[in-house]
Amino acid sequence: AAATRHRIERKKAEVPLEKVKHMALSMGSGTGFPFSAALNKPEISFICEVKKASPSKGELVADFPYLQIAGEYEQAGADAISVLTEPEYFQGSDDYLVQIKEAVALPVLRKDFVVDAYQLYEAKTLGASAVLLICALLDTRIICDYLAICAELGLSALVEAHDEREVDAALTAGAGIIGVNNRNLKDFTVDISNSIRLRQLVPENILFVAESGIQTASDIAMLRRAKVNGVLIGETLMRCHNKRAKLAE
Ligand code: IGP
Repeated sequence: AAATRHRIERKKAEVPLEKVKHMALSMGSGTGFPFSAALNKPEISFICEVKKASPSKGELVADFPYLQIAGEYEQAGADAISVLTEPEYFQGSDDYLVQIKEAVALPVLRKDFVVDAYQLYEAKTLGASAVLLICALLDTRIICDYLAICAELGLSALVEAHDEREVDAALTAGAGIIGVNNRNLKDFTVDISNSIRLRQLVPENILFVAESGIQTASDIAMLRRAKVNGVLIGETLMRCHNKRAKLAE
C-alpha cells in the first residue's frame, strides 16, 4: 500500500485531482451498471482475470498477449473481465485496461489497491465499469465514502472481504457486491470453503463473488450449490492454453 500511495501521489502531480475528477464526472454515469448486471443473472457468472504475475506465484506466464487473452475470454463466454493495473506486485498497467476495454464488449473491473479517491475517478476515465475496494486496506467509513463516489460515476464496486469481520464491515458500508477472497493475504494460503462459509452471512439481495484459487469444474459446482452469483478466476485460466475448453468444463 505504501508503494501504491507513492505512485498515486506522483500521478496526482502529473494530472491534478480536479482535472481527473472533472473528466470522470463529465463522462456521465452511462447506461446503468454493466458490471453489476453481468453478475445479476440466474446462472453463475464468470469474471475472468488478465494478470501477468502475482506476489504469491511470481510471473505466471512468460508470454503475455493481453488483448488476445481478453478476446479468448470473451469468446469463451466470460461475463466480465478483471484487469490487473497494479504495477508493483502484479506487473499490471493502466494501458492494458484501456486497450482491453476498447477491444471487448464486456464490462471491465480495474484490479488495483484503491487507497485514494483519485483512483476512482481515474478508473472511470480509463474505461473501467468497476473497481475493487479491499476491507483489509480501508476503514468502513472510507468504503462508504468511496461507494458514494462510485454511485455518482456509474461505477460498480466489488468490496473484498476475507473473514466474518470484514464481511460485516462491507455490509455496514453499504456494499452492493461483496467478494470473498479465498486467499489469505497474510500467508497466501487458499481455501475455497472460505467463500462458501461466508456466503451465508450475506443477504440474497447483495451480489456475492467467490475469488481466488478456483481450479476445477467441481469447485464451480460447489460454489454454484452455495448460491454464489459469480466467480473470479485468474491463475487457472492464465496458465491454461485452451481457455474456451476450460470454461466449458
Ligand atoms: C484471482 P486466482 O487465484 O484465480 O489467480 O485469483 C483473484 O481473485 C486475485 O487476483 C485477487 C486479487 C485481489 C489480486 C483477489 N483479490 C486483490 C489483487 C488484489
